[in-house]
Amino acid sequence: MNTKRGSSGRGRVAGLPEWDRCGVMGVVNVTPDSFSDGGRWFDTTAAVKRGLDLVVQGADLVDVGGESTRPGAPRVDEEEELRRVVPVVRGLASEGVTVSVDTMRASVAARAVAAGAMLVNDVSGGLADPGMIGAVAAAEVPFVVMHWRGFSAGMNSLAVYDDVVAEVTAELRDRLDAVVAGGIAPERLVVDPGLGFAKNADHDLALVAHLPALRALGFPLLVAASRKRFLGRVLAGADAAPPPARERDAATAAVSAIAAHQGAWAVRVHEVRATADAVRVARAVEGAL
Ligand code: PMM
Repeated sequence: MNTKRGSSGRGRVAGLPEWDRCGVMGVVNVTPDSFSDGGRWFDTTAAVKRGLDLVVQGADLVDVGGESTRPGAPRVDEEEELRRVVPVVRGLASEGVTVSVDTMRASVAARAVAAGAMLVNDVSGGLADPGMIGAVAAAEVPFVVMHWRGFSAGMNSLAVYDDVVAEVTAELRDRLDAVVAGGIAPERLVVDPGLGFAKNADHDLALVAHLPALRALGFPLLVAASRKRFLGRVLAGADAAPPPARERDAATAAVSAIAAHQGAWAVRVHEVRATADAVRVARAVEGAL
């Protein structure tokens, strides 16, 4: 399968703005318990303000989520997820922000799109809710297909691979086929390796090292390394304790530069400013080739 390539060679996603470089997706987690920023933007007004601040810092789009997917996290119930997410999506969309909704539930995706979301980011790639693919197809919005093997509560035990790059690529190819067969137009798809989801630090590093293999699937690529455990391990070295999530933003920006340089369509980050600089540097370097 192949989608039309944008002028930058990163692919373009029908229905979303096009940038002349790797895009920056800022994260607003409206949750009490996300591993990296849980509790900070739990109130609607604070969450909308955070999203607007991220745009000022250089975010091209803002991803709003109401369910923590940190390893071991329990699921949030549907009513609570709707209560968290929909007003924030509405508030940001009404200010002209390009909003994506991070959800595994079809009902939340549909309500968020009605409130103005332009992209559905489902970390399960449509596997968690059998209604998701039909809902996104009917809404005619773009869809992120992330590599996923199971819910957060048990995902660490699923981090078993002989060849992580080959297996993640093959599993994503199957999901992309299923999503297209379910009615979502190929030109609306984005693919994501799902760093940290049923993957250990070595798996994550191998995937970052081999992003061109994922690009070869023929879809725009989203990379979400921000503050994740593998960066904690890299920064800690062999024996030391990893630094807390909020001290991993410089390392996140380094991955953003690598991903941008390898042709990622966008990177998803909690702190936007350094990554906005990183993708601009990558763009300038490409321009000098
Ligand atoms: N990771 C998290 C949440 N949403 N969405 C996509 N597409 N890819 C990811 O890797 C991803 C995601 C978990 O991180 P967070 O809890 O810090 O937001």
